[in-house]
Amino acid sequence: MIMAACGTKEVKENTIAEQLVDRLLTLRQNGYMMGHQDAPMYGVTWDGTYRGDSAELGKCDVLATVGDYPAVMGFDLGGIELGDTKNLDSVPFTRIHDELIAHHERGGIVTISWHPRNPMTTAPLGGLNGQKFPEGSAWDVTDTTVVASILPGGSQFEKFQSWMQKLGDFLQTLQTKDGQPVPIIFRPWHENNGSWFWWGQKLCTDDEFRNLWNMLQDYLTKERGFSNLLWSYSPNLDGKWTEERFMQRYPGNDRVTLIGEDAYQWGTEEDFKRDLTADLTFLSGFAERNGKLLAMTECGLKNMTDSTWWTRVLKPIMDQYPISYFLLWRNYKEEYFGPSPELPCAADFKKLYEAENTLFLKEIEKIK
Ligand code: BMA
Repeated sequence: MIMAACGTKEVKENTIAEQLVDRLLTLRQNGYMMGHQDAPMYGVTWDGTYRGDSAELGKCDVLATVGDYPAVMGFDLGGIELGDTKNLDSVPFTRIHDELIAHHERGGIVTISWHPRNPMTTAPLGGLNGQKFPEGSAWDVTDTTVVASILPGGSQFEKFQSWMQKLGDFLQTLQTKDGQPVPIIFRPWHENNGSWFWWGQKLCTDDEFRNLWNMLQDYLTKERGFSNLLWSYSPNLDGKWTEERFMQRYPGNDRVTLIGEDAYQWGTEEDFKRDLTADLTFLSGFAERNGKLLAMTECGLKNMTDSTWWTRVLKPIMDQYPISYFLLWRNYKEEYFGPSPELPCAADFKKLYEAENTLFLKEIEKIK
């Protein structure tokens, strides 16, 4: 926050992240936004990750299905820490840079996640160096000392400092033509109540996790001075939150602006509905008591094996809670979570689009 003196009056100028909070609060009064990971990069039947293939530029499965872009687009920076030219899903960072700014400039909202490789086990070039997934990746959970190793005094401390620097360098480039930093919902260390990432529940202590969060946040906000990042804390679908358990790893009200929920239906519909309802009841109460925004920061049913899932299962639950947005995970030919015109779920997605309380790009552009 910048306090500028103007005559005798103090004029408060909000940071870019605070302006985004205001916009999200205004949008919330009109419904919740639809989001999609990697929306302009590739889809169920096409791959636009190769720069220069102009036929694929501007494509997007949501756009092809309903004639409108998602309001929110998600991008992942896994791989930036090693100076890779492409991210973990083969998307060139130059494309992420361009598409993220383009979505902001067309009036959309952007969010970034980060699946950094495992600093203890990664080999330079990873897969190209013979490493077989999950070895060396964010999903390499063979060692429970990784988080400890990157904290001050740890064996990987210097290495991880350089990883944060590379992340910061890329974030620094996310500016509009006139040099304005793009507002970004930044969502590191997600799904930390599960144990499938090296920063997960069984892979570090509560204190180590909080120190990890603080180290990255302090580096980006204090050392690098980023005031365009809106920090999202996004645990995974849990079903059994208690305030006490949630607080064990919660970074703190001064460090979090948005409470997220990553929720996929991997098992039965009944289990999913029960757990999601329990979680959103707890998280929305927590968000309200603590003045936080709420969102479904990742969600979906893999390969849409139930073509009416969005309006029959997901929407009725989302309708009951003050979420800002829901973000369906990526549409990749082998695993997709969003619509595509030729899929049976396209009809259901159109219903979702037509619902009054779901917001896509054209609608949010109009709401000031
Ligand atoms: C996971 C899967 C992976 C992907 C990763 C990062 O949920 O979709 O295939 O590499 O997210 O996008």
